[in-house]
Amino acid sequence: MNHVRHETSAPIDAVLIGAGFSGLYMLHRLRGLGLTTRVFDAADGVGGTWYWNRYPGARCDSESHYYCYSFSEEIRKDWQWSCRYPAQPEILAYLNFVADRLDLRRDIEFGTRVIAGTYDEEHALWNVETDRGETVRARFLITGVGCTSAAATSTPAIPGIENFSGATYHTASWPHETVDFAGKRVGLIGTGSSGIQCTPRLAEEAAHLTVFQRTPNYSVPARNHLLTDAMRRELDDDFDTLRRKTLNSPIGMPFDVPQVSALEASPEERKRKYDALWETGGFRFMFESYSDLVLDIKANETAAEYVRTKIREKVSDPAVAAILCPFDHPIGTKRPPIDTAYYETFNRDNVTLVDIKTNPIREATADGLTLQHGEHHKLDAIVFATGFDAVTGALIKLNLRGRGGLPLGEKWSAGPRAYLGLCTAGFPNLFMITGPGSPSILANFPVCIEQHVDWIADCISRMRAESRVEIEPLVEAEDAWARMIAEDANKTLLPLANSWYMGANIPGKPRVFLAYPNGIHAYAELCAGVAERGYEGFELRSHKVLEAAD
Ligand code: N01
Repeated sequence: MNHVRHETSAPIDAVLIGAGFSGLYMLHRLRGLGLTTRVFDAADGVGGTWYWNRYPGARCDSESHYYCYSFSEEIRKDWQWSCRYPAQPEILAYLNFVADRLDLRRDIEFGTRVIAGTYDEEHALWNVETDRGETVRARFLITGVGCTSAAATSTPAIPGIENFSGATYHTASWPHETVDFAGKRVGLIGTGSSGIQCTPRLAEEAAHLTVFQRTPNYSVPARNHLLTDAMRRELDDDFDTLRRKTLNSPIGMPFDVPQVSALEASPEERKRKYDALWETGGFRFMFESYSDLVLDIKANETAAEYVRTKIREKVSDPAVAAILCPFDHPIGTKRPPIDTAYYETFNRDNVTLVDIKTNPIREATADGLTLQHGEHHKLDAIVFATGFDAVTGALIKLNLRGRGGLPLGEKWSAGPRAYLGLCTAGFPNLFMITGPGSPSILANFPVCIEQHVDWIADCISRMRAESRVEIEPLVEAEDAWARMIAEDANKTLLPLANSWYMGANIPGKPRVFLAYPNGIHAYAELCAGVAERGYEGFELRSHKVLEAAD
């Protein structure tokens, strides 16, 4: 890498980090406002999370007709999705298509990682450092770094893992070259969405697959299918209705929001509804069935037990089925995985399930993994699907320093504080798309991203119209936001799971609920109200500073 150190003399308007769903749309909006913007992304192409997560079986778990941008009629009409749940290469192709269509690449510097950012209080500018040795000065710093982008660790802390002589892979940073598992004994650690998606594919490719499961998960069949022209026409004709439903939905998906408690229905009615939604497939099982699945533990248990029954029906060995049945958290309190033939894969002769909850991994040796009780599994390769330091990890890794040189990681040492999930006190002019305390991780990302980006762009536009140079949330406003999140999350079952939603998957990470829990529809209204009331909860300043981009 070229490490020539040079300074950009004139400040620009904005530095934007990340060229995924967030960064691409943000760049488009900033250009529309006439802002000079430089975008940095460590990857060699656009895509963000979809650039890196290219493991076998990587596929979207939201349906294609709403897991996409809605801001451009032209883009929507000129792109055709092949199927209900597109695979990673198709989503990456879509984001490349958008980048080309909007001519975005000329402002994006690929292969360039932001390694630090320091706020210069005197001039109201961010000094942003890249790993190419450059420091860029900008009025606004906007992050589009994604919520599930920083891997928890490249390999979990397994004693002796450095002695393993086979290949190791992490689902979150999969090689770009084809990985050939033919004839290999492959071990998979991790049974969240990523592990559940790649299990059937690894089983098809490898000589033998051993799945090391710590916590069983509830998975619902995706029931992916190709889209016919007639289906596409129907979705297109219904676009306005679907969009309205999407914007009225807590999770930003065009679903019929259920109004009835699971406990009001008779067992027969419940079974009929669960059967129908199980056949429909995907998130609808959780989100179109009953109103109180994540509010009432008894209601939740009706759905949880339904899924366990399905697992027992699908998996022929009752001992294996018993290990696969989730027991330690209510359904929906971890992000619900959806699958294609996940449970059925455990009926294959070349697949072994190992319960590492009762018999944990003791150590890695040159040729495999040894469990606490002495059992040894010979492996040629290990795939880690062990998740992310979600939401805050990628932000803290940026090494941002706010007023008085305070590092963001230090400010958030007891948990993140971000007003509206977008801005944090002490770090003026920093906007975090899908930041902690926004509803993004509980909802459909593109819908949240468009709402965040529009709000940020409108805010910057208003600041410029009013000759404001600094915006910063008040400490009281972000404290009240954090209190509201904690209180409202505690009214749900969500904090009961040791999930990445709670930061509970990372040793030492503060256990704090990381999302606004009342839905993107309610959140969008709150954000609009804040702007209408003159950016209530923020302080906007006009003072003598260098004019950006002059
Ligand atoms: O990660 P996870 P993920 N030893 O944290 C286990 C999004 N996503 O990459 O539960 C042994 O959910 C851990 O076990 P436990 C989606 O939002 C979207 O699967 O901690 N096991 C768990 O089983 C998703 O929720 C798509 O006991 C260890 C697993 O690893 C999010 O990304 C596709 C371990 C981690 O599960 C994260 O999903 C894929 C250890 N040391 C992902 N450490 C779409 O379709 C961890 N585990 C859009």
